[in-house]
Amino acid sequence: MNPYEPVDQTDVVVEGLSIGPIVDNIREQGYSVAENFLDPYLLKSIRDAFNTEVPITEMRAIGTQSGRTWRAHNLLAKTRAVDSVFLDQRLRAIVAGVIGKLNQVNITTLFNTLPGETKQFLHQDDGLWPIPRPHPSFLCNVLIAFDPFTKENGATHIVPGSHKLVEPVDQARETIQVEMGSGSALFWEGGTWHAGGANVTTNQERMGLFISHQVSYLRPQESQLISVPREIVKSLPKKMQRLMGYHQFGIGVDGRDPIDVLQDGSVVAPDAALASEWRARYLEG
Ligand SMILES: O=C(O)CCC(=O)C(=O)O
Ligand SMILES: [Fe+2]
Repeated sequence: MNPYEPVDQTDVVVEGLSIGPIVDNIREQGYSVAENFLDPYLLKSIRDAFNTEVPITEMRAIGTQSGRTWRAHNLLAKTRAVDSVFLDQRLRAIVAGVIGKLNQVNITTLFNTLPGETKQFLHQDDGLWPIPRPHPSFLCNVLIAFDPFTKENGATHIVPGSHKLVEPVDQARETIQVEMGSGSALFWEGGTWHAGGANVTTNQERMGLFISHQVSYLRPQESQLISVPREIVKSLPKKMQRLMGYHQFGIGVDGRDPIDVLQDGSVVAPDAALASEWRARYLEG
């Protein structure tokens, strides 16, 4: 069996949430909304952490022509406030249902779309990887609303079903705008055509937490292996380390599990006993 195959989540319920219909919608329509995905207390604690740990100097106006979308990239290097979202069993089940259980972090970004922002171009987030279409799903994204997303403040535009298209969509193509309340989560398949909306008639910010997962055999858009200092990664739960790319792929590091290398800091196989056992087995045996 292909270990990268999406997991069948039909009839799977995790912490009261039916995973099957959400995964089906992402697979069939290219997107799905999980209402009230994060509770208000967690949302507030993450927002407080952002306010204290991710200072305004960390925000960059990348990916916007008007300069009115501010983002803090490389979030896992800056705060521990969102680790619990990554470890959330409902999130893990949805991502596994779309791209399989061998997945990893692609990027984690705090978005804040400010009044005055214009509509983004319709785009596909998986367009960065030059893989011919159609292709199996390899990217699964989620944008969790901190502020309510409304048509007026720029709720995300989606072209339903467009992840199955081979040719680019026309920029004038009709879209739906996904309105959702604070704490709700919009999931989409990486090939789904979408765009952040215009926020030109309100004075409201539209803040969201963007988390992107990809299959674990691709290079992430923001390399977690480099972008998060090892001293930080060492202190995290093993599941987080795996998600950040410290997983065995092929030979790992000199045959060793990358997590062991992370912990002892040595890239040289340290085990003299193992070396002499191998010598005995293959050279002297
Ligand atoms: O702002 C949004 O709702 C979506 C943003 C987006 O798609 C992107 O920056 O790639
Ligand atoms: Fe996007």
